Amino acid sequence: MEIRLVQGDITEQDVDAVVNAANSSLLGGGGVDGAIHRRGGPEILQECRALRASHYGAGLPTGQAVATTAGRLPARWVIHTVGPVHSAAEDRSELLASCYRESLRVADELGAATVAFPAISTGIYGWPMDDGARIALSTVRRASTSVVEVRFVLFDAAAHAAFERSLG
Ligand code: AR6
Repeated sequence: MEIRLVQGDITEQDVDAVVNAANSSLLGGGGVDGAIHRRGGPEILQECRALRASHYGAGLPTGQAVATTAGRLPARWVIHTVGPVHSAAEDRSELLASCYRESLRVADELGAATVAFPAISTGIYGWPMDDGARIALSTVRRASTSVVEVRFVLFDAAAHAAFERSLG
């Protein structure tokens, strides 16, 4: 598997699947989630509502992932995953790692060969960027998956630099 780091906007990526840093409601929010729904259009929200009704009445649990159409995005699918809120009192790293692993598992189910990830939990959910980058890269490197390209799409230069440092 090839790992690529790019600085940019995840909604512009020409990949099979883009991963959304969602919340368990699946009904949208700010950050990446807001950008994906804005740019992708109402079809994504419609499918998220249907998934809530059919499978996730109590919400999508933290660390899990589920796919919908990508609406008007260049991608074919959006894989929604729920990152953990960072906590100083409790180590939630395993939940963050699970987001990456589960998203790749869903990508394999879909037959997606190229997948774009944001730096999950490092915005509104408060995860320190260096640690978020370390967990993201080590988890993806160790994953057993048919995905051939994982592209980390980092919003700003600082995030890109943190991933570069972690990639080594
Ligand atoms: N493309 C790539 N990266 C982005 C983009 C973008 N368009 N926009 C922001 N980022 P966040 P979280 C970066 O807050 O921390 C939502 O309200 C951002 O700089 O999107 O997992 C959800 O509904 C940061 O580094 O996700 C949840 O309630 C990273 O993406 C909650 O936020 C993740 O930031 C999830 O919080």
